Amino acid sequence: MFEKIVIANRGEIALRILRACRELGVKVVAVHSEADRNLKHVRLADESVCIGPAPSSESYLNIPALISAAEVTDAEAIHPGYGFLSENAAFSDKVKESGFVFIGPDGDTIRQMGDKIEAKRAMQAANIPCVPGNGDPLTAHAETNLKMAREIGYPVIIKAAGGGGGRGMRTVHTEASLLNAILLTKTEAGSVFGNDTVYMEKFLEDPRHIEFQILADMHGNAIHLGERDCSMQRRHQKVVEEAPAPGITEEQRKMMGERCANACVEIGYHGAGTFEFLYEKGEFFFIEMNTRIQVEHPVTEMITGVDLVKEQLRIAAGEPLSITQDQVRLMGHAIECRLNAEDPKTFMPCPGTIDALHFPGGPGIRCETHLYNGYTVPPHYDSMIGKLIAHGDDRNSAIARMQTALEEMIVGGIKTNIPLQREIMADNAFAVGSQNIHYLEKKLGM
Ligand code: MV4
Repeated sequence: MFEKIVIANRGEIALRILRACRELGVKVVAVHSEADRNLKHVRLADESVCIGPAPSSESYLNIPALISAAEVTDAEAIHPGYGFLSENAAFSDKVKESGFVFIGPDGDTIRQMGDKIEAKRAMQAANIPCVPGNGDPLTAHAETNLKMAREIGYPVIIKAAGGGGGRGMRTVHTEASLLNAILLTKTEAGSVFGNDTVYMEKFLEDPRHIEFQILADMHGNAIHLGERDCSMQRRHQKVVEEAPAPGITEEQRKMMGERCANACVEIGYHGAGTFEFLYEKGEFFFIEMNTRIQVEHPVTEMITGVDLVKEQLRIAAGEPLSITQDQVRLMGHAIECRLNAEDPKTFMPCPGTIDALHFPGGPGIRCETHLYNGYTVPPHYDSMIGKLIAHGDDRNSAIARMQTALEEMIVGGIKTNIPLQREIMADNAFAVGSQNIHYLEKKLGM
């Protein structure tokens, strides 16, 4: 195992990684911007390095500053967390070239999964079901494109190879608007991603978003830890996640999970990873692979008892996975509510100073947050201030525990989305489960 690593992130995930390091006896170097001197994990770290001014472009995205931090502290590895440089292939390469270990997959794997056309090709080759549409780059040949859309059947969606996470895509409902839509998406993609390659897929109108968690080591072992349902979202920001996904059978889980694990072996993947699917009318369709630890990883941890961040560290250190597929058992149900510093009506970010703080507890409750009383949420970064996770024997008991926890919780001094989360937990359709990706926006009248 490593002696010392750098955590190239901030907020709750930096604290989460620090806790995993403590358990493994790994020393921690915290890096922080000038605005983040008072972060909880910076206080708890063995060492800390200021890497630049508040804007993330000059600090958490500053590759030379991060490499220097590892050099001056004599660390061995860098954990990127999520967001920031976590899926930046050049960063993974640079960390390796500089003699450190990137806690995540190789640059080439990140690059491959970052190109949605290449990712789709690799998954088709690995027997992962994909959305109808051949996944080839569209040419300027109008007749070919019209014919392709006719064969797929309207509506179709035009997606940028360099897109992902909801950026660079356009739906097309009629033949009359197809060619213009392709041109528009191509032009936008060229200017936003520096890559104007686009492809065409069948547009699924009301799918659920279900993703499989995998772990793969450098010894050819890959396992899956079941799936999460992340359909409760607003503008591509997940709001509530849960595991297992309601209604997914043991048979579906085993088949899809094993296919994902096998695909990892085929593409030479190592680290934690997530296969994102759209799920409609009983079928799964691959859309993207995430090559990082995700915000919602705790729901999987709660139902499996596996510490995903500790596994990431073990894998990166060259150790084999600490568990086999046979040892993975799903126990009960877990729900995560993301907590944001935002106006509950307008969703505008609301930074400020916390003047009262009471976090809930009791059986099955887990709080992942870097907040403390007196802490000031800075305006420079994502508005997520933490996550509340509830586990229970079944979905209803997880919801009941989450409701109790949300009632107990007090975050004073700033506006938060706690009222929205209370509303969702009391929602009749949420109680039924299995809502699609459009449910929350419709409920909110968007
Ligand atoms: C789709 C789709 C429907 N059909 N692809 C949005 C984010 C990116 N990961 C892919 N996305 C979608 N791709 C086809 N062929 C609908 C979405 C989509 C979506 C997907 C997951 C979660 C939330 C979403 C919200 C709007 C659209």
